[in-house]
Amino acid sequence: MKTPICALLCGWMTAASLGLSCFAAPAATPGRTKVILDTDIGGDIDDAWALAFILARPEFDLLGVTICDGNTPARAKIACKLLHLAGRDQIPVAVGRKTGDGNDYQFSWAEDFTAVQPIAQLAADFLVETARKHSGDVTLIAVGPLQNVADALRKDPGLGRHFQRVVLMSGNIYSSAWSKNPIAEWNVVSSTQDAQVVYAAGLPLTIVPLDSTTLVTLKEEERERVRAYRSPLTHALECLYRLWLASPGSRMTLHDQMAVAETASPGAFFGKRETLPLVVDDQGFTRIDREHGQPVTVCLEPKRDAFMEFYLGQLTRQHLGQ
Ligand SMILES: [Ca+2]
Repeated sequence: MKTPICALLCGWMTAASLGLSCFAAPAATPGRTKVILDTDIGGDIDDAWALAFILARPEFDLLGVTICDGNTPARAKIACKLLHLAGRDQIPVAVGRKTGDGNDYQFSWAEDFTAVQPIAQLAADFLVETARKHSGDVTLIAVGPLQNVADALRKDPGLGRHFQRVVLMSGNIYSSAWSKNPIAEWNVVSSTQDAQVVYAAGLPLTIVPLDSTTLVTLKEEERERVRAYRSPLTHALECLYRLWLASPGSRMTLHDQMAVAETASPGAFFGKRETLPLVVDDQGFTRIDREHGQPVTVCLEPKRDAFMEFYLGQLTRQHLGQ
């Protein structure tokens, strides 16, 4: 089942390598939102689809991608290849602290990709330098465990003043579609001490927690709409999706894309946003603590259908060359 898609993709790869890509980077748009994406791409499937979301939206000016958690060099290859397929080789990818040697089926999609390499600068240094350079005018979207963001804060504890916003896919406050009680969310509990640094740093922080994201899963007909669009980027997403599928019945939960949507249009895709004093406890729970917590905007009550139409509309925009 994978062969025809991959063969088609290889054809596009060749065209892209020769500079014959059938689409170009979106034209500059006044008032673009400068963003950095910090991602553990290559584990769950939503990261790759979130990066494609940013690439497909010309209103975003993607300043760079930083890679966190586990086998970060292998993850970075996926980001580099996606950027290459989108004709965006100039966007830097910075590798973060390696915290493991694990492998993942999605890594195979990019393991032999060498046309674009990550930059030599470490992710945390890139975050500090880029935030300072665009002080007050950049939003950090962090959708993985928070090693890089915490490392950047260790280098510059006042880094928060440079960010317009920091939007995380992170945490669980009240409940979720998975549990009637809050659970220790992956991006927090995977690197709890780093999450504690980030939540305590006084950042202009917004989180999209499991309370919202677990309510938003991809229907088969929605996947088909993306697959049928047949751009290099959407074919790449389909290839990665197939590698990720644990079973034919698996469905993507769009955790990370909802953080991107919240960045694109603050508040538009949630019925309620609460400002809550939050701390991260030693077990990786995000707790309301009115004595010690820092204020965090928490996005709740997702507008599933409005979000999905917006998201799929971005992935299938005509500027991608079809
Ligand atoms: Ca992620």
